[in-house]
Order: sequence, then structure tokens, then C-alpha cells
Amino acid sequence: MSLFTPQKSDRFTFGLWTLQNNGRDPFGEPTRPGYDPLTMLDKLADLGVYGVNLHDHDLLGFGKSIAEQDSIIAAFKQRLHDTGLCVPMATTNLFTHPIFRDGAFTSNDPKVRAFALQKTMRSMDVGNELGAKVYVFWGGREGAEVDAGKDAVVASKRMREAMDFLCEYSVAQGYDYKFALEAKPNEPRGDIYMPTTGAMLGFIATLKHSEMVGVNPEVAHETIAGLNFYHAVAQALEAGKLFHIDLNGQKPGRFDQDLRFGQEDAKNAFFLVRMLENYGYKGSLHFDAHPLRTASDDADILGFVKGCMRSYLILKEKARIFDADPVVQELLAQLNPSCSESEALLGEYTPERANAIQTRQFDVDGITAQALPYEQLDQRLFDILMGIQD
Ligand code: GCO
Ligand code: MN
Ligand code: MN
Repeated sequence: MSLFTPQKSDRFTFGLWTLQNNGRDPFGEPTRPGYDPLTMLDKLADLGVYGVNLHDHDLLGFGKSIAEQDSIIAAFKQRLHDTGLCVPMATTNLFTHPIFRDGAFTSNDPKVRAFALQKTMRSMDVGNELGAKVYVFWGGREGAEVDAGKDAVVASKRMREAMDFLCEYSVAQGYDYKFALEAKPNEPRGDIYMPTTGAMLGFIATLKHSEMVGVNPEVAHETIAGLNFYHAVAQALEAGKLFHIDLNGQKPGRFDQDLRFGQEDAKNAFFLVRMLENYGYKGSLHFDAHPLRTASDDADILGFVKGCMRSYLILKEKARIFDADPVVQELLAQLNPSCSESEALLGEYTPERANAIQTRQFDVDGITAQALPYEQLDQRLFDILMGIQD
């Protein structure tokens, strides 16, 4: 078996919505039917996928009776069982129905805010029944085009009130959920509140149950904003807040492309994968991407699915090669000079340390003159990524 054959132990997941996607865009009609949820489970089962994630809407649509919902859920559970797939993450669709056209938890209308809570609690019940342990919040409509009509300070308060309420609901029901907040700067709103993963981390610290809330960063969302996704994820990981991740591909400054993982910026994807692997990230590796609109047959649609996972595994292998490469190791050693005397000066504040630092004589010219071989290191990385190690 090839190193690049996905295994369930790799924890690769896809959203139901990613393959329900029928290629429709704001300018054009569907180019394929999209898979229904049961067909999707059948198609994914043989490819080494671990599980699928879903919005309430993906499985249940909108406005079905309880009896109809129950029979859909029963059939879905049976097919999960038959295919050996699981549902690690669930979420609420608070953006498709026009009732949410001006937001859900941050809507100016208290009826809409209460309805959003009702829909979310019901969806959390369903997610729990399917075994989900992570619950994602992506507020696609929580934003504005006309700031004159909505108070952005109030929006933060409303968002906090909703998160605090739903954390309490999760605890009261005995659900074992961890919440993962997903930031996006824009699309579908002109501006979405709390637009970056960093903004979400700041918000989480203000919540009553901040310990059960983390982030779900997405490659495309930070990249649209021109940010370095690897850096955004690093901060979340270091803070113990990386509860989930949405992998895809994206060019900066474009509409939300949701490309196959690895399709764009292979170097940033490399650092991301290397970090997730080297720091032992244990959550799902979730692909929130969809096949290109040009994909209309199974071969190309499943080529997309296989490609996401294959690219991840190739980058994982490249990370191993990079870390084991003697040239890289030598250059990294030069870039990370050791000095035990200086290390001893650093660390937590003590008056002695402060005094020692204040009185220490530094060889400013000598330190400044040290070589920093970043050019050579980055070229070596390029060579390795391209498969050349002469
Ligand atoms: C988007 C978002 C969504 C969310 C999904 C799960 O840009 O549309 O990434 O796909 O991830 O709603 O919360
Ligand atoms: Mn997205
Ligand atoms: Mn996403």
C-alpha cells in the first residue's frame, strides 16, 4: 500500500455540503446533480475517509415534520453503520433561509435571534444523536453591508449572549460538545463580524464557558483576507484552542473559491501540515472544499476527494523529508544559535533576572554580524517540494 493511500486513522472528513454541491454559482446553473447524503456515504466509504460532517439543513432540509426528520435520521444512521463512517462534527445552517438575511444571533429582530437559538438547539440534539463531539459555529450572515443600521458593539454582545446560552444548553443536556468558532472576513455579507481567527480567540476569552470553546480556522477565510494561515493556526494551537480545522485551497483577494486542498500555495500548506503533524493535532482533518464547477462526472468529483487527502499525505511525507534532511538541519542550526548563558537570563520575571539583563554587556556588532541563511533554506525547501535533492 502506498504511503499516500488514506486510512481511517488519518481522520479525514468531508462536509455533506461539499459533495451536495452541484456547481451552481451566482452566474450559472448547476453543472452536476450533486450527491444526496446516502449516496455520498457509499461513495466515500471505499476511499479511506473517516467521517462526514453536516449542517442540520444538509440532512433534513428546512421545515420537515418531526416524523419525517426521524425517518431520515434513522436511514442515515443505518447507512453510517453499513459504511463504517462516523459524524465527528455537526453545525447549524443559519444562512440559507431568508429569515436569516440580516443575521441570526446578531439580528436586530429578537424573534430571529430566538428562532436561531431554537434551530441551533434542535440541530445540537441531532448532532449528538449522530455522535458528534465538535459543534461548529460559522456566522455567514452575522454581519452588515450598512453599518448605519446595526450597532457592531451590540453585535458582539448578542453573539456572546448566544454562545453563553448554548454552552449552558450543551452542559444541561449532558452533551459532550466542544464548540469551534469559524471566522470569515466577508461573503456572503459585505463584512462579517469577528472576521479572523485571531478576533475569535479574543472573543472566546470573554465567554462564560471559554474552556469549552475554541476555533475552526479555514484556509480560504484567512487567505481571502491576505493573512498567513499557518500563523493563524499556530496561534490557536499554542493557545490550546484548535478544536477543528477546515482545509481547502484559495488564492488571496478572490471570491471564496473552496479549492481542493493543496491546489494553491503549496508552501503555506506544507507548513500547516508539518505543524499539525509535529505538534500532534488530534482533531479531524476536515475538507471544506468542493469540486471545480467543471467537474461533472464521478471520476472528476471523486478525483477531487482523493486529491484533497493525497495532497495532505504528500505534504506530510515532504515534512518528514524536510525535517530529516542534513542540509536543512545544518541551516536550521545556524538560524537557531544556542547560548546557555543567555538562555538563563530569559524566562519568567524575577528581580535578579531583570538585574542580570540590565547589567549584561552584549557584543552588539558580533551578534549582528552572524549569518542568517534564509535564502539557502528557502531554496532547499523549494527543491524538496519539487522533488529535487541533489
Ligand atoms: C463557508 C464556510 C462554511 C462553513 C460551514 C460549517 O465559507 O461557506 O466555510 O462552509 O464551514 O457552514 O460551519
Ligand atoms: Mn469557507
Ligand atoms: Mn468552512
